[in-house]
Amino acid sequence: MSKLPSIKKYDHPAGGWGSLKAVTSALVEQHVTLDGARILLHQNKPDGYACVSCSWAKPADPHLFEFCENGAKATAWELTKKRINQDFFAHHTLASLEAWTDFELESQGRLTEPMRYDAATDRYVPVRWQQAFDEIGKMLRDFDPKRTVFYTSGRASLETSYMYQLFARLYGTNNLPDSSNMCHESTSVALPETIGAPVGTVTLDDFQHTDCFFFFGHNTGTNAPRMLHPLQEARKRDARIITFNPMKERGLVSFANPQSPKDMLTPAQTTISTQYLQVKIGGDIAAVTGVCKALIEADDRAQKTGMPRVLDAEFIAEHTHGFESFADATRKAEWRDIEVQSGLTRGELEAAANEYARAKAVMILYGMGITQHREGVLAVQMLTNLMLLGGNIGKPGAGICPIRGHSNVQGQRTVGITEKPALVPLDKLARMYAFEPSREEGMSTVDACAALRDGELDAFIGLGGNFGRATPDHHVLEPAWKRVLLTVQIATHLNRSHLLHGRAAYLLPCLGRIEIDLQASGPQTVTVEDSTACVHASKGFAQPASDALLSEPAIVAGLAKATLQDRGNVDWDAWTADYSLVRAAIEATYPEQFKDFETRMSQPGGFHRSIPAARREWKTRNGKANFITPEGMGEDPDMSFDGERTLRLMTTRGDSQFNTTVYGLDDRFRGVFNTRDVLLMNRDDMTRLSIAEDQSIAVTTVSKDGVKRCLEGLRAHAFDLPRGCAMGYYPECNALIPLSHHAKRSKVPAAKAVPILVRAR
Ligand SMILES: Nc1nc2c(c(=O)[nH]1)N[C@H]1C(S)=C(S)[C@@H](COP(=O)(O)OP(=O)(O)OC[C@H]3O[C@@H](n4cnc5c(=O)[nH]c(N)nc54)[C@H](O)[C@@H]3O)O[C@H]1N2
Ligand SMILES: Nc1nc2c(c(=O)[nH]1)N[C@H]1C(S)=C(S)[C@@H](COP(=O)(O)OP(=O)(O)OC[C@H]3O[C@@H](n4cnc5c(=O)[nH]c(N)nc54)[C@H](O)[C@@H]3O)O[C@H]1N2
Ligand SMILES: [Mo]
Repeated sequence: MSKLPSIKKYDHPAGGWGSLKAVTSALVEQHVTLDGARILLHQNKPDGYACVSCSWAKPADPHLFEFCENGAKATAWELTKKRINQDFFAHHTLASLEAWTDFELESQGRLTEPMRYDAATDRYVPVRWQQAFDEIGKMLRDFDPKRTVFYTSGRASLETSYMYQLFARLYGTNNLPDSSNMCHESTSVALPETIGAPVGTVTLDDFQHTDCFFFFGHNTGTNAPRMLHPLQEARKRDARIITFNPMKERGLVSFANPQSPKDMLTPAQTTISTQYLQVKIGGDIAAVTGVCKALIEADDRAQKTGMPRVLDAEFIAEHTHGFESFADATRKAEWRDIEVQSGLTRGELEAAANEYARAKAVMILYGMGITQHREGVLAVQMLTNLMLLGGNIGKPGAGICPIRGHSNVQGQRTVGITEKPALVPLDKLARMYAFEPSREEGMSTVDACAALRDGELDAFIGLGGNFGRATPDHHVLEPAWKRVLLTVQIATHLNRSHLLHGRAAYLLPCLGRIEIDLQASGPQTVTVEDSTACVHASKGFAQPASDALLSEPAIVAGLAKATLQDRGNVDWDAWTADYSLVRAAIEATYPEQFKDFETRMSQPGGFHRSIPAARREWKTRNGKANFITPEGMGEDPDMSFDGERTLRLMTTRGDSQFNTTVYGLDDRFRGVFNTRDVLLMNRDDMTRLSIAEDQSIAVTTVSKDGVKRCLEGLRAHAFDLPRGCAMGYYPECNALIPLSHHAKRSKVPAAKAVPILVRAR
């Protein structure tokens, strides 16, 4: 088979035979045996384990194969038979590993024993667990807690996360940035102001009652494929799906269910989107303004002529605040501006508004295409404005559904992983653990990067993730790690962040969620919360990758004990021996949310946390659901997008990756094969800029801070994208994103609207 890069049109549906083939080859590539493959049958089952890939909801009555192509790939990656042992590090200095690609680093397989950096040989060398804990603890005691960062990637369980935040707070800091700071933080800032809840309001059952879905900025076929099943079911009832996305993502165009014999034998496929609107990157605020304008003006006409109302006037009067000001601003918005900013026509937006008006229940779903913008918070609030116009919240089939990323990213927030002290019951923690917690706001991810850049970081602890690769501005930040005194990485696989180490550095390998976690009281179960605020139990089935691995709770407890010594009255050993004691502590801290935690976690389908907004109870300051009047419709001009030559770059995931973990070079649904070093562009832009197909190009960020950010070695390809828009892959393109280019208020790096110049090389 040719391994040459190629870009071709992919006309098949998402799912289908291509999906089954990809699952099989993922298992084979990772040398996963038939026994290993059988473990997939336990994926997302009530008595099984929660998939380590995305956070999409898990049904109470699952299919026999309740997994998708990408979930299976993530499982294969964790169950891989490949291992990194001390021989590997004996053969490779860290300087030599720097030349390896991300794919090459991670595909060495699972880490197997604790290691410590040896500066004399520039290698990781083995260290005993207790010695590592003692050395780290001693250093941390000498550091200023305000200069130490405790980062979390969104995979760690509720139990680990609760222990970890408590460790950081007992140590003396709220520096608890997490992957959510780069992801749905715009949601967490936007929704409490509008509906009084930081998370979505819908459950899986709602999908059966929705007449119309508004779908923004999410690549579902790749990033939450199991969600295509309820969408396919909805389409069979002729529910409408209106998609706003600059790119025609295959999964949102059509889908063949790889688990349905009928779909597999006949070329049957379901059309997913009934209207596909290729909005300009950053054009959603304008597009939603257009839809709202069409609805409000239709309602004005209806009132004048005595026809039935278009808006839900009763809901607006009883439940909301700020309608008049929002409606006035929307009436005043000019169609000409809306069309220019959104790249969509008035006719298209009015057609979408028509579907909205006809539907009894509308659900709004969205992903990173909305949150990772300078105006990400406002964009989320525009979606709630649209929802409130029709009373589309708090009734079956209606509501808002932020599609979360990591499998427990939402849950970690629930149990206290946050840099914002106001979101944590600190008084209660103070009483329970007999200490005085810091009330000072901690560092978010962007703050932690700034501290790193400015030499203000003593220590960095990473509970999973790949901080150095997932964050922006690689060229600026990478050299700064040398000044950090201590880095500790708790991980399953080797990645770039383990090479970007501090003066002292430890690599602590842990069990994955799919593995049997045997502690003094027996095999342990953990819990995770999905995108619909549903909490599930998860039990490991596979033999651990190595006998020397510790579980994440055991590692956190080991570090906490060695660091805190007598501080706080926590019996860390007892918690490690029996995780139900940690759950009891979570229940005692959050009694309303986690009542009867131990019994409810194991019921089929888990249990839903209570979300007041879903019952039309508004926990906002004024007790109402709030319309927010936008000041403008465009992307914030913090960086110049003007000038004919500037393009707007979105950096997205391809089909063969989980965030920074790259499984392969194909992005099948977009027809990109054997390469990730591409920039996909609009054909007219290429002509205008004199760039030929497959031309080698240099991409430079337009910024005013005097720093040169340039990527060479990408090749340009024409793609079906709106004019002025381009796409490149994350994390390769992160070097182009200035750290300062982040969402106002939520500080989510604006990875979807980077102003760039492209020139032929
Ligand atoms: N297999 C797999 N699953 C995953 C992940 C993975 O890497 N691999 N990652 C997980 C994580 S942490 C997350 S956060 C989610 C991410 O899932 P997504 O939210 O799908 O994230 P991206 O891959 O960044 O894709 C962004 C989508 O938004 C569109 N878009 C970009 N800019 C705009 C815009 O301005 N407006 C609109 N309307 N659309 C826009 C892009 O074309 C693309 O379809 O997936 C999770 N699930
Ligand atoms: N340009 C650009 N940048 C982005 C984004 C984007 O769309 N564009 N998306 C952002 C988003 S949404 C997110 S969520 C972040 C993701 O940022 P992170 O969450 O920091 O990154 P991941 O790639 O998910 O982390 C992968 C690593 O986690 C470790 N790991 C895997 N499983 C486990 C486990 O069970 N336990 C432990 N301890 N470690 C484990 C492995 O060593 C692996 O190398 O990236 C952000 N960065
Ligand atoms: Mo994410």
